[in-house]
Amino acid sequence: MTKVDVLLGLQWGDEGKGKIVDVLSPQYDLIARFQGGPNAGHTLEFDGLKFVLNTIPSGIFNDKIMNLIGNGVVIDPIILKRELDNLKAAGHDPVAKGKLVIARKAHLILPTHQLLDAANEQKMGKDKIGSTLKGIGPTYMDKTGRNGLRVGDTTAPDFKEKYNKLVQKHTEILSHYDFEYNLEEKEAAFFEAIEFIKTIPHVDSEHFVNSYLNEGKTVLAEGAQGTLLDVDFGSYPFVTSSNTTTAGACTGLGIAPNKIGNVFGIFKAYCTRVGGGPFPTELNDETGETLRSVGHEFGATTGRPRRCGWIDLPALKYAIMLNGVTELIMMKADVLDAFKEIYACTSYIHKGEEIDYMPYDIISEPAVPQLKKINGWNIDLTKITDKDQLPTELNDYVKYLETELQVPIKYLSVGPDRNQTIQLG
Ligand code: 2SA
Ligand code: MG
Repeated sequence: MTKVDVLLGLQWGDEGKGKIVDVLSPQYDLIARFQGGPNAGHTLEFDGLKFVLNTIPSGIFNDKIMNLIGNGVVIDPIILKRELDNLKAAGHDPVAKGKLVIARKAHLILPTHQLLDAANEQKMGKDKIGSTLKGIGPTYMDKTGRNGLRVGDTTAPDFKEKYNKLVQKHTEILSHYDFEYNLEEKEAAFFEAIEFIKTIPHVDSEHFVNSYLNEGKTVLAEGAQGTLLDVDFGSYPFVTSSNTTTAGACTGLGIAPNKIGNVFGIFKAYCTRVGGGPFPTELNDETGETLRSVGHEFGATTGRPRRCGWIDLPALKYAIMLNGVTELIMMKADVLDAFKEIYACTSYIHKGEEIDYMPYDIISEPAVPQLKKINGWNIDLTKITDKDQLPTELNDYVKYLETELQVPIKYLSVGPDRNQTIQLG
């Protein structure tokens, strides 16, 4: 019997998960998304083309691989349809090829969930979370509040009734906000998209994934967002509404903890965050500006500029512990090419004391990063294809990180293309 490998982000998202799933996918029979929804933006580049996937697993460009949207994902039918229409126009049609299935227990994002998200954020003003406004929070609230609608409900004769009942609850809540909206247009698109997603096979993800394992097939669970956005362990309340950690793969697919195999933890050679919330190593200066422009640090879904800063080792160690990471993958090393020196945060000063972990009250009391200077490599990494060609300074940086983090770095990414990936171990 095989196990499920997990690939997830160790920072605040946008670590480059899409690219690495695409690189690793030939080794797998099934790629499965297990949490989040269209707030994700997984970017893949190959053959001079660029694709951004929101809901669909990143294995769909390889015709041998099956893709599953698991029960832990929240699905916006309108966005899923649009994603699939765009892919079809580009010559990739996983539905026609029978390479995409969706969990009937996955919850649906309704147009009113998005309205609630927007109304909430508008009311919060400067304290807003910085949500992608895709309706993620309100949909998970309805899931845990036992109000939600699921993919499996769409084929029931009373779907419209259930829909109307939930929408009525939502409009009642919305009436308490000073918020204007027009639901009609969205509703038409929603029901059109519902008809479309009925044509994608619905499965029980727990049985689907476990039968792959029983048959000795290989499965990769693809995380979305990042560990520091986890609803339990992230910088609450500035988090997303799902468990972005390895545990989320168990509940979001229906697999037991002892069925987890390798855990690939992805991190950038520096750090970014989009949306509100604490970010100890953030650079509000020219260096941060350089990281943003060289690294093209803008939201793949919303286009929002991402906040940029140095790598944060206490935060990474925390993420490695929470996820049981077995192998590390360092992304975007090339973005640091221009720097003569780079920095790594090794501890924080918090309430006048030096600490080496993320404190609970990081929002009310800032954690001031203590930085270690590291020599830069100052050469162009983007053309390097072999680990033997890597500069000494970069090798030293990798060794330093491996010693600090106590997990080997298996791959190094030196550019957005599939081919700009160097295997280290
Ligand atoms: P939400 O949309 O309600 O889950 O937002 C809550 C917080 O989670 C953050 N979040 C993200 N952070 C990084 N990347 C994400 N995906 C997109 C991308 C984001 C984009 O790949 O670039 O395009 O802006 C993502 N999704 C959610 C969000 O910023 C809030 O802080
Ligand atoms: Mg992203």
